[in-house]
Amino acid sequence: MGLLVGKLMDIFWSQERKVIIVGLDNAGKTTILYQFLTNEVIHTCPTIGSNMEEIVLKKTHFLMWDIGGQEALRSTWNTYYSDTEFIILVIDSTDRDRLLTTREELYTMLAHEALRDASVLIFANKQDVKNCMTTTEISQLLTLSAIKDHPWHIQGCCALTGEGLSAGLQWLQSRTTAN
Ligand code: G3D
Ligand code: MG
Repeated sequence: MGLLVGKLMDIFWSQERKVIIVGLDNAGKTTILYQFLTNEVIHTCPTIGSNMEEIVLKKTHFLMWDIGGQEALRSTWNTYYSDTEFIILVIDSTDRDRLLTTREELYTMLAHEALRDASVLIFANKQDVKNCMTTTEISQLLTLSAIKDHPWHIQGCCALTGEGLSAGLQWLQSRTTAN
């Protein structure tokens, strides 16, 4: 009996969890994905289309889709939505001018039927840059406290050093056990 339960647990935990990594171009999405994967900074080129990698944390398999964020590509984001359990929204914390654009993209996504049950992790990236926006400032400008129908969490990070990334991943992992 114990063996059977153990096997069932294994099957449950090895299920793939689909994650989409979104955000405006230059936010650091691809750098974050490859930091997760290799703990190294890779030289990135603007993503045309998407990159997909599997990240395993404590037996949870996250299938992560890094989607191009240039304006012309944003209208294709919804083709990646089906079966998505987690949205990672990456923000360039130095890009004050475009935070309202990110805000619009965030609320459009959250209103999408296919993302009704998705949890949202917001990475306030580039925290290494002097005078960048803090997580508190970003939370206020995005009015995150108004989001009641999706679990969300904001995490400051620096994709170049990896600081803050594992804390964010752990939040995702905790949501898989919360569900
Ligand atoms: P994107 O996939 O969201 O479009 P990229 O963004 O991952 O391609 O990163 C865009 C640029 O931001 C890259 O610089 C990358 O090195 C830089 N970057 C990513 N994360 C950080 C960070 O935490 N801090 C700082 N200072 N820079 C970061 P280049 O020069 O290659 O365009
Ligand atoms: Mg990219």
